[in-house]
Amino acid sequence: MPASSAPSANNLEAFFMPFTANRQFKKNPRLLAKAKGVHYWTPEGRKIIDGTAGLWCVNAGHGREEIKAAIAKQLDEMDYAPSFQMGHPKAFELAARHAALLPGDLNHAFYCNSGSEAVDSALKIALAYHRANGQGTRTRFIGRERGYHGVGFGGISVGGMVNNRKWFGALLPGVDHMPHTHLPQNAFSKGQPEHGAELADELERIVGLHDASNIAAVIVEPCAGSTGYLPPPKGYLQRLRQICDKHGILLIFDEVITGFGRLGASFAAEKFGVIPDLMTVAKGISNATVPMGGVFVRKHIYDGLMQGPDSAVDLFHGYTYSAHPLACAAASAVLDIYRDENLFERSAELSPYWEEGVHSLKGLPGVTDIRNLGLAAGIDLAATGAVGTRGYNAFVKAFELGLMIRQSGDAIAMSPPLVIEKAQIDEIIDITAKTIKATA
Ligand code: PXG
Ligand code: PLP
Repeated sequence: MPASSAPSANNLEAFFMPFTANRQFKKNPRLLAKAKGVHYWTPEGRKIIDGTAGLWCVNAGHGREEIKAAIAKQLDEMDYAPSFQMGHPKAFELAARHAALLPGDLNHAFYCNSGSEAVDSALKIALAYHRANGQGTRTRFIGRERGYHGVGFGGISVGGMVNNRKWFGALLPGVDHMPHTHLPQNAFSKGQPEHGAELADELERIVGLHDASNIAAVIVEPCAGSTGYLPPPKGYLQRLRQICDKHGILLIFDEVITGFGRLGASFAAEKFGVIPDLMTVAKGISNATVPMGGVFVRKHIYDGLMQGPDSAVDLFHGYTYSAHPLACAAASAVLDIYRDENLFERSAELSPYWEEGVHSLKGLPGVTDIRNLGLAAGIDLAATGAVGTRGYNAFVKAFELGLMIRQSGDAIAMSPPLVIEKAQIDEIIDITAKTIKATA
C-alpha cells in the first residue's frame, strides 16, 4: 500500500459516508469528538449546541451515566444471547415495560436494530397477518408522498422522498402513495394546521382503484420528520383510522421520530388518540446509545399470527441482533430516565416556549413557512440557487456558529434533546436567526 493511502487519523478517504457529499465533506470536514448533555465538541474543542438531538434520537441528552452503567453491567454479565428459540430475561422485561407504556392494546414488541429494519419488519408482519387470516390477497401497501421510512427496499418503496427512490430501480411492486399534507394555505400554522383532513380521503380513491381485498396496510409518519417536519392537519389521522377500519386495512404509524416524547406525549398515537395496528420505533428507544428498533403490534395482530400447532414458528423473520442484551439494558435504563425526569411531560411543557421561539423567525429574509409540534420544528427557506443549496449553506453556517441543525432540501429542521433548558432554546433561536440572515 503506498504511504499516501495508508490509514491514519488524518485520512478520511476510507469511510464511505452515508447520506453525505463525500468529496465535498472530505475537503472541508466537520468532525465531532465528544458529547455531553445538549452539546457536542469538535476535536479542536469547539462547542456545538445540539439542536437536533443527534439525528432526532438523543432525547434524554448525551452521556447519560445511568445508561452507561446499565450497558457496562450487561456487558459484564452477558455480551450476547440469541433470540431465536431462546431468550434472555431483559428482553421480556423490556417488552413488558414497553407494553405498559404504549396506548391501547399495543401489547407485543418485536425488536430489531434500526428504524429501517422496523419498517421492513412491520410490512412483513402485516403481510403474514393477512395470509394467516385467510386474506392472502391483501399484499398492496399505501405510503405517502414525502414520507420517510428508512432505507430498506420496503421502506424506500412506501417512502415518498424522490432522491431516496430514484436511484434504486423498480422497488417493491404494488405500492401507491397518498398526497403529502404540506399545503400553502397552512403556512406559518402553530401546531397542527387547520386545512387538509380531507386529504385522507385519497385513501378511498386508492381503495376504489384496487379494491380493499388487495390492500394490506397504510403506513404514515403521524408527523412527517425527515422531509422538513409536517404536522398532521387537524382530524387527518382520525380520518385515516376510520377509512382503514371500514376496509379492514391495517394502519401502521411510523413513530421512529415521534415516539418517546418528541411530541410532548409518549407516542403520537397517545397524543392524537389514534391507535394504529402496528407501530414502528427506533432512535429514542435507546437514546441512540446502542442501535435498536422495534415494532409494537396490537393484540389482534399477535394473536392472529399464533395459529396452527404450538410447535409452528409464528413469524419467519428476525435478526441476529433482535433484542440484543446491550440494547435491552440501554432501553430499560432510558425508560427509567424518561419516567424519573418526566421527560415526555417536560417536552409538552416546553413546547409553547419553543413554538414562540421558532415563530419569532417569521419575517427573516426568505423564510416562507414555519411549522412546529411538540419539541421540533421545520422552517422553509426560499431557494438561492439549485435546490438544496440554501439549506446546505444554512446547515454549514449554523455549524460554524456553534449549532447543529438538519437540512432537507431548502428546509431546515430542529429537534433538541428533551432536557433542553429555556436559555438554551433562546440560544438555538438566536443562532438560527443569524444563520438565516447570513445565508439569504
Ligand atoms: N422511519 C422514520 C419515520 C424515520 O424518521 C427511519 C424510519 C429509519 O430509521 P434508521 O434508524 O434506519 O435510520 C427514520 C430515520 C433526518 C434523518 O435528517 C431522519 C432519519 C434518519 C437520519 C436522518 O431527518 N430518520
Ligand atoms: N448475511 C449472512 C451471510 C448471514 O449469515 C446473516 C445472518 O445470519 C445475515 C446476512 C443477516 O444478518 P442479521 O441477522 O445481522 O441481519
